[in-house]
Amino acid sequence: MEHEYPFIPYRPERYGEEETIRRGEEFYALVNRRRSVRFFSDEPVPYRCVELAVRAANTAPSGAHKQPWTFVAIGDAGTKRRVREAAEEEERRNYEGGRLPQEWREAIAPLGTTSDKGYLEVVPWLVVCFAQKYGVRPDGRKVKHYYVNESVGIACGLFVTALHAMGLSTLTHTPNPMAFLTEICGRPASERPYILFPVGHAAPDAVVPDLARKPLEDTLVRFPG
Ligand code: IYR
Repeated sequence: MEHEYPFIPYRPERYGEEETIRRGEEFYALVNRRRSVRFFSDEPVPYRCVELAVRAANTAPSGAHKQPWTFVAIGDAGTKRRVREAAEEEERRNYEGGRLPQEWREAIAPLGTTSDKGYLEVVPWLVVCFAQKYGVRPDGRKVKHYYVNESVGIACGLFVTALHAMGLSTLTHTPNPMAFLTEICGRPASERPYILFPVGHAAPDAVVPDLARKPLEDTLVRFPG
């Protein structure tokens, strides 16, 4: 039996109605300016920024509070190069080798992505999020983890948002397949690579596709009408 947590008071900030809405609008305006970036500057970013983004990720709710994620921050040129080479090798099989199914190929065509992942070597940091399929106690016994995908997805959302709030950019890159990251990062069999995040400043001449977000009506249903 796990020990039980003591319960302590929790009194989150409360605001008047107007201020509540104003704060919602302000936060929305902030996150609405975030874009996924594929053109980065090689300008250094303090490790402290990576730490803060992971601290933010660590606040995510998770199944049974197991926090089933590990973030690995890669800052050395040699490892970044290995990651780039392995990712590009897989992506060449996808793009040029015809491994991507036709429908998938058509879905990403408007984004103009290619097997060139040069940004993986340009950025100051590559941060790889691993999902822990199960935990491992110091004595080697396994600990069951719950809702791993949901938990890690929320943690990654917070990670991305924290970087944006700091004026930094990233991309949710999932080279497919990405088992090579387990080996390069020396992670155990209990973990699987979840998302590879290049982290840095957007290049001064970065461009992004001029895409629109779905209108609210397509994503929010008030029930009953
Ligand atoms: N992983 C590939 C292909 C790709 C897949 C999706 I889904 C995208 O939104 C964009 C690209 C790549 O990184 O190029």
